[in-house]
Amino acid sequence: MASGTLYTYPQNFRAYKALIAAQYSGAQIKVADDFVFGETNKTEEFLKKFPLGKVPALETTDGHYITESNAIAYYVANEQLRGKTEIERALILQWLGFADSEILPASCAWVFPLIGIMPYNKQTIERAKEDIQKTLTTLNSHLLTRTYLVGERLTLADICVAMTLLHLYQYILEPELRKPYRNLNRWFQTVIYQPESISVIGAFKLADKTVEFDPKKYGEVQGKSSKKEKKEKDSKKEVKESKESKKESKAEKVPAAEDEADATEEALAAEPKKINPFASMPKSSFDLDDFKRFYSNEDESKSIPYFWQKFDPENYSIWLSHYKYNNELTKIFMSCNLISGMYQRLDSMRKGTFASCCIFGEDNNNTISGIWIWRGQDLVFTLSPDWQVDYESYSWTKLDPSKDETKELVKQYLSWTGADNEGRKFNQGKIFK
Ligand SMILES: N[C@@H](CCC(=O)N[C@@H](CS)C(=O)NCC(=O)O)C(=O)O
Repeated sequence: MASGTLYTYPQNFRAYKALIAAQYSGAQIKVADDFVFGETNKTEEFLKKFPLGKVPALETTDGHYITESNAIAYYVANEQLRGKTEIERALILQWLGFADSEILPASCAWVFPLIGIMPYNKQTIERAKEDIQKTLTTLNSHLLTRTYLVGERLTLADICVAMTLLHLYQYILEPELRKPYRNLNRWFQTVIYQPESISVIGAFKLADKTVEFDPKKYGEVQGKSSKKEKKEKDSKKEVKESKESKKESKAEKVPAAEDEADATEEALAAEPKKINPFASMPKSSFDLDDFKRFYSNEDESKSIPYFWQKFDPENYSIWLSHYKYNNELTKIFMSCNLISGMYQRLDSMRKGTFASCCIFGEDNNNTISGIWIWRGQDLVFTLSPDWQVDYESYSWTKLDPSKDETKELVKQYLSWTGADNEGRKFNQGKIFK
């Protein structure tokens, strides 16, 4: 199994490719903790191993040196990520090239001036916007009928393309700008909210608002840069080898990429602490966890009456959801992935929610609908920005718990039986609990 030391500065999207791939493959990759960007990579010792002095760079345990983030990600990946057939491997390479040639230059040209690390040039930015629009449209169309870029499981293509889109989603693509790319947004969030990604990049937050160019910020960054370079030179003379000086220069050095990392860190630090909206709701006599346990362990002939016996209509509500784009659904497994992806993205909602979503029909003729039970009386998704990826793709109807139709629907969806409105038979269901 691959193992080695990765040299990088923090929050480097290029290094993320390899670090996420390693999470999937189990490769033992250690990030060099004494690496100082702009310093370590300029030393003779580093340049002997990696002549261009660029990062990420990997020193393998058995003494090989690898540069280029895609090559490093490939080295630490497993067979699934690299592609299992000739055609898969070729298509993965195609997407890696697409990310580097079609997305990255335009993304940098748009993002970097806005976050103050490149001068602003209106013409360049307008051109970049057009290019990005084309590439995002291409990706969006490709993902209309696919869950992943290549094949039916996640590969290096997904990891590398998603990481190359990271800054766009972080700084530029506010809700209105990302609206035309529904399939792409869904795929992006599926990739970055996998546990393997979260353990590397943390809880990623999509842009609420496009960052605006601030001439002062650009001036400051440049000023800070030269001031700090001077300070660094001076301080190098004064405090050569102490551990403290190392820490200081790590914080002080401001090459472009590190500013970028700083900006991200500041943005994250400024983010308000997340509060689960259910936490402030009044207490209820209905113990949802108890019901979930009962439902998991008992037959529906027992758990459905149990539900109605315990349900508290004052503090909980019942909703029927219908997927709005059933005509776009193709393979059953893809509809299934759509539901699983949504459940994954709604993870923090589980505490106060139970749902059963069902697929009716067969390949190329199927629909998704579900019954949801959550705390409170209102549409729950608007209560947290974390819950808003998928809900607009569904229609939501609040059901009256006292009505017989509601009882019938709850029975149908909890017992995974019946058919949809057009008579397509139940195919499979997924429980959110
Ligand atoms: N194509 C390379 C690009 C690597 C790269 O440009 N790294 C930048 C930081 S993100 C770097 O190390 N620059 C240092 C330098 O140019 O001296 C890859 O994907 O790994």
